[in-house]
Amino acid sequence: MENIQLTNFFSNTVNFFKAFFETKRRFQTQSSFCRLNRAYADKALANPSFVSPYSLINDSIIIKDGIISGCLINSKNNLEFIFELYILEIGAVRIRINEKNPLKPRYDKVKDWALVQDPLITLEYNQIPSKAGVTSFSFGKEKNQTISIYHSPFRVEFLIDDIPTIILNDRGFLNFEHLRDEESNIESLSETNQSSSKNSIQNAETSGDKLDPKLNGPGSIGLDISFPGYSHVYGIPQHASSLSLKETRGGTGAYSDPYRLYNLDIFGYAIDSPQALYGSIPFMMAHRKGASTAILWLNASETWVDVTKCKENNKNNLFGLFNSGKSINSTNTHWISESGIVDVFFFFGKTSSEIFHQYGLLTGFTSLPQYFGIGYHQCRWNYLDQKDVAEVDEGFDRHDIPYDVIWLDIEHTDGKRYFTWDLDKFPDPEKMQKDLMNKGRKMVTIIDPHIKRDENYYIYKEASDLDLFVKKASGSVYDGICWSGSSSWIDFTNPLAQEWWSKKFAFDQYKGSTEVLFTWNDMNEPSVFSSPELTMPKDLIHHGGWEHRDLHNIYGFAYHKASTQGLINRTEPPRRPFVLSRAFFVGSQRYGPIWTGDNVANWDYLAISTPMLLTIGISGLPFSGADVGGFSGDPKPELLVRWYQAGAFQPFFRGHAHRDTKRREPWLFGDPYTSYIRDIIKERYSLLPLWYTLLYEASTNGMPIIRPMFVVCSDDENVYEMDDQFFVGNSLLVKPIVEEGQTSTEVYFSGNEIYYDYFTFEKIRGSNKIRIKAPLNKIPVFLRGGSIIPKRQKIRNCSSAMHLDPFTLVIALNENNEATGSLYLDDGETYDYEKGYFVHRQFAFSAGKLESTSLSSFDNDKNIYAKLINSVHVEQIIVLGLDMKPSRIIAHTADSDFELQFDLKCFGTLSGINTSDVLVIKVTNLSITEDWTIEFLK
Ligand code: NBV
Repeated sequence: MENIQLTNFFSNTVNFFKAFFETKRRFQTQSSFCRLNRAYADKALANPSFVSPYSLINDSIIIKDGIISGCLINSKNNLEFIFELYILEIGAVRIRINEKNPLKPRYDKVKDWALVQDPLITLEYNQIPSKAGVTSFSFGKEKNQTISIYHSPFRVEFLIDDIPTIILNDRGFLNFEHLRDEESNIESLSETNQSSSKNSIQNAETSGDKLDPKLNGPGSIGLDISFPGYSHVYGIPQHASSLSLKETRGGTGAYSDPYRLYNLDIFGYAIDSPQALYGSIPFMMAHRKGASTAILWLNASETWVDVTKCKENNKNNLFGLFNSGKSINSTNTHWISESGIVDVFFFFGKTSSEIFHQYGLLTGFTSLPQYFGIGYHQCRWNYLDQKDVAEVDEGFDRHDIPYDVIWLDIEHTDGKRYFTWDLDKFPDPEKMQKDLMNKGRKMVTIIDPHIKRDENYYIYKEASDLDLFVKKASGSVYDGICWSGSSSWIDFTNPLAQEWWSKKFAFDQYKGSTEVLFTWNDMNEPSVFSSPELTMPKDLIHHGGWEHRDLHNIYGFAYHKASTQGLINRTEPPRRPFVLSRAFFVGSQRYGPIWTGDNVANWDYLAISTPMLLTIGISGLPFSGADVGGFSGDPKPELLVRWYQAGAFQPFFRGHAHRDTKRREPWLFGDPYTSYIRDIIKERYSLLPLWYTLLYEASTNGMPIIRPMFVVCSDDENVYEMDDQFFVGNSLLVKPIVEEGQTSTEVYFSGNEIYYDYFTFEKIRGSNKIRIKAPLNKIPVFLRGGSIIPKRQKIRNCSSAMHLDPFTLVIALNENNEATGSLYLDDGETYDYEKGYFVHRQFAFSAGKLESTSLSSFDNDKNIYAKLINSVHVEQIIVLGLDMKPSRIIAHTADSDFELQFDLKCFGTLSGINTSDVLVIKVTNLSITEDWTIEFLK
């Protein structure tokens, strides 16, 4: 009883704080450093004779150990800056600019968190002759890439085949506010902006409930980066916005604020907005026909990005690229960060896949999760007690719906003391997990970063004793309000805190945890109810004396990292971890999946989940999802069905709901809804081999799992803005239904390619928009001609129960009667795949033959995993669109040749659409691990 009262008390207090700050937030506009840099840009644009005051000091460019460096000077105040340019082995280029003699070091540690290692430089470049005042280098495998550094005014141009691709400081917005002491804290922008303040106190942010005293004045950095000839730029998650970024100044339908990158807890966030959300990845990609390029602005402080577009005036000599007469757009961006240094990476490629690969080499590829991670997850705030868990678990079995993981939210703890259990409600957590384990299922518990200030709580006590909390500027431990009431926050940027926290996941430390218990990190932006914008004050102090403002966007990432390490360490030999995080940053893909936070049960939030996840996916973080059903509010059955259909084709697939919502386990809606939900969850399970293969590929080459149209159909300019349909891998085209009452939709089929309806096998030939029927039991999904999909037909209660089940291959032939595909399999749990214990097959159909060959060079005889699944067979092969009727089908294996039974079904013409010929082959004796060939004889 006492507990309930306490919970209510906290909930009310929390709701009060949330409402208070939410109101404040809505009336708040850009931060002062953003306004100042924007004003600087406005002045520069308004004044035709404006030239950037930054130039490279004559003869200052030197090349030492492969690093090209020079000294920049700001002629307005004679301050000097170090400019460094690195041409990297991975094919990217890095530029760094820092104050030459800063008052105190500027924050430069982002790289240590975000990058896998200090990137190696290459010596494979040449200085090339150029006109006076310009220093140029050629680089790249084909030596067709050029960097030209213009000395005065300072400007850097990247060219590919002599065509400009990216230009820095083209518009002269470079602005580097130097740190200064209280006395000399004269606003550096004052020459161009009379309204700017004269000292740090005046310059302090007044947007929160108190001033943010910027001790060393306004140390912001700003730089313009232009993408000539690129009409579209993408990336910089997280925003509830379109895939192709919108203009933020001037244009029609433009936003009035820049895109903001500042990790924040925004309950029921606005849709179609550049507002900052839970995660930040300052990575932007530009794409046009024949070329992709990208930048990574490596900065963890609050960052704003303006995007504008213009008709290209041929200043950049781009017309050679296009048919004459065609108008060309260019995109201009303006990057503004509150602190830190300029540290930018530039990536170039003919296709986006080259960029994904380079970016992955730099920031890490997504880690391969345990196989259950791609199954269906059932979550709710909260499953009330052990009985509730058992009933929900049993409900899935009773209704024949597969699922892998049940999740427990904050109420499962003893008073929001994470790593503990409310033993009244969950008297035997180990038994609860064992019961799940016996069915092959898992559990996830939430662990938030706010630590209840209670001397009797071991986590608080230990962290206090070890001095691991974030501090105030005065040196005392910071305290604020969160779910646990008065709380403090571990400083995860402290290596000792990383190590200590990760030990807390050991089975003997986290009492009641077992090896089927995994982790959910929420509230790690961090969310602080009692502070401006519901996050940490910027003047708090972290390890090394750094202010929170310098590293805000890293906090949740560092927390995610420590938790992940904890799960890896708790077993010997280590097992793959599973930690879902809400906050994220560059490199989060190395630690685990993320989700898009607190969405709402309405159609708009369902619709926006697609562009949001596509954007996160192309920004190096492919394993992500959105709460299925919408977190807050009660979805009507139609919306819930459509949401399950969309979620089944998103990488992380979890149903979740706010505690104030009605229960919505899939069987509560009755038929036909429950059946439709069951069908689509089962469909997800039948496609798990494809999802896992895609995750494996993402973990080796950085390709997103769900791919925007522009990534797959890269030469079709019609798709560059499209974000309501997408591909799973390169093979499934998906168009979720996101409007109430909609029973048909237009799907765009690019190129003159062949597609097949995923469910009926009807044949469709592109290229254009075709209206497709989509009754409530159907999400439009199409197999792209030319692909082979591995599936499993038999669906069991959870993914682990299906490991030894046979496969079906669906072969969707293209107009040349060819198709390819692959399949990756391993034990789904351990790191043994790193020793070569996995199966990776390539399937190729051409000239009337289907071949299965190994993509692994590891010897099958030594491959423990291959041996384990040697008896797993292909049971069925379905061939779509074969141009001949075979008389016999013969299989050839290493040991024998034998004939296969088949059934040729010819569909007629349905509603004006040509249907495909469907050949169903019954297969026996074809191991999934062995090489074989199947011949189709006329
Ligand atoms: O822990 C409660 C919730 C959680 O269910 C949700 O998924 C998170 O995004 N959490 C936020 C805190 C409360 C939100 C109102």
